[in-house]
Amino acid sequence: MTDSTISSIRRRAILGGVAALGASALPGFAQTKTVLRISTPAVPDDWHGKMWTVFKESLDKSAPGEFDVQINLNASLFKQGTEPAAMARGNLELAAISAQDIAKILPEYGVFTAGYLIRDPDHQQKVFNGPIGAEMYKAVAEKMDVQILGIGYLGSRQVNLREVKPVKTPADLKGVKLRMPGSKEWLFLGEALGATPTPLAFGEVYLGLKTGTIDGQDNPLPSVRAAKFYEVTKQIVMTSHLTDGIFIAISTKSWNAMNAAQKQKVTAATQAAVAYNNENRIKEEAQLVDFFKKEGLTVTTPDVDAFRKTVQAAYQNSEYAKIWPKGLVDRVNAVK
Ligand code: KDO
Repeated sequence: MTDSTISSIRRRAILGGVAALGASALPGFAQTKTVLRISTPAVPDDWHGKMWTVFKESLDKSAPGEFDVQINLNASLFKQGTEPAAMARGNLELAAISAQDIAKILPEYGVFTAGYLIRDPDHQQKVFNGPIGAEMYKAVAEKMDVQILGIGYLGSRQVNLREVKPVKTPADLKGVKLRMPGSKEWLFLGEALGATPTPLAFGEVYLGLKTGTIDGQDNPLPSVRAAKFYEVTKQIVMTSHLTDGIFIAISTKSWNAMNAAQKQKVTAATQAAVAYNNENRIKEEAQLVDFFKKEGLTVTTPDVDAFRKTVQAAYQNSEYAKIWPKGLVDRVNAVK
């Protein structure tokens, strides 16, 4: 090595040191950003996947340079259903969790996994943004170490089959291997519908339908479109058996580390994301029957009353209902 190379290496080292010093002295530099990692099984083209970009853009605007929002779709960071545990361990900051995730830790709130309870998106917003939601969110914060910032509408779940089949009542689903997400609360819903529930993660459903390891699946129409399940199925039975929602949750550790202004901005960003999701999803849900028909699917309406009666009776007579908070079903029904 010549003298001039050595001195150029020294010069670079000194310059590097100066840069490092400058970096830590600068306010708002990347190092000081609050990292918000998000994990969701949502596919990129679904509204509750795209809503996270709205969340990020809102924060980039209201708090420039303060947050580093990292969006991980397709369950690429954490497997579906493992997000609450990851948040409690401090490995994840944000997720959209389901009522079934909550019921695992707070079985009394399993009431919200029951079919035919929440009537529609408006009822859902009123129930969860009112006193019932406040009580539940408090219990969630105490037991799960996450704060719920809002609820997004996922849609009305419908039965989606590989082969066309006359389905009027739950009896017609006998023996149908219906894919459900992998937890006992979901499997119970599949059973209550009269089917043979088969647990599978969302990301494996397309292949399961294509290869025939399952006979069908249930999801809201916008997700059937976004995840392209219509390419590998022939029928949609409009059972509307669950008005589904996703709870936007942030780890308590991350929440408590924020100042009041940051909390307010994160809450506003959540509201913007939820409004974007709900508006688009409700609009699209109303148009999708036509789209699926054009794609060649058979869309049928069963005897929804028969489904409602059978499913509600299955829940009422189950062990689950025994621990639901007293009077809660009546209070939910009374929300207008
Ligand atoms: C699904 O696995 O069927 C489900 O619809 C369950 C929801 O709780 C939610 O996890 C959703 O998948 C994902 O966000 C993918 O859309």
